[in-house]
Amino acid sequence: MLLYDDTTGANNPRFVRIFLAEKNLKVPMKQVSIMKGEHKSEEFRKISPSAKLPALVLDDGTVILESVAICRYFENLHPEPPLLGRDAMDKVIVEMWHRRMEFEVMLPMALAFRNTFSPLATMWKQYKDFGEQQKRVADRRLEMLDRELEGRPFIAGEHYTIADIRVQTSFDLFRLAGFEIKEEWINLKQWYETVSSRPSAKA
Ligand SMILES: N[C@@H](CCC(=O)N[C@@H](CS)C(=O)NCC(=O)O)C(=O)O
Repeated sequence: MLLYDDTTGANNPRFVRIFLAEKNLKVPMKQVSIMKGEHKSEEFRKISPSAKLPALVLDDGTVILESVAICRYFENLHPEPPLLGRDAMDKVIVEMWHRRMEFEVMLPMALAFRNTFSPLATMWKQYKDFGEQQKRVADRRLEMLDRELEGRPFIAGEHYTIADIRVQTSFDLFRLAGFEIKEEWINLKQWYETVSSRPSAKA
């Protein structure tokens, strides 16, 4: 198998790397640099038609795109430690939280980053007003997350899951757009310190 990865900053490839590190799995990887535009090559588009990373190619040629599908593949083969939920009900709860974090937190943060982080202006046209508005949306959502984290260590409950990885990777990258965890967001601050101190955070 081969995992197509990018270590130049992209958050979805890092999402999978953290997931693999949590499971202590080593997978052969090939670097495709988004910063250098390598993901847009004809060769890579044969694997990932929309030129997105990560991508996993299995030995029988099966291509798995989408970070969560890739994680689910590894979770099915290596269930411990479970990062997608422990039993039928917990799996539902983890999925709910992951989807919420993807749409409610990652998306506005990513849009703010794409549209306001000036080094990216060479890669695509930026709409600064829209970016600033998305920054405010993300900030409101982070404030809400701080309240929702009251009384529990991780986003989906008692255990570290992909819902945590989603917010952790988003925050680590998109903070370049000026996001910060405010002093008064005590629960979010505590959560961020906890997830950042896990060995997998280095992935
Ligand atoms: N929903 C996909 C998103 C994949 C994605 O957007 N990857 C970004 C890197 S984080 C990418 O390849 N961007 C290149 C581009 O848009 O040109 C997933 O979860 O894997």
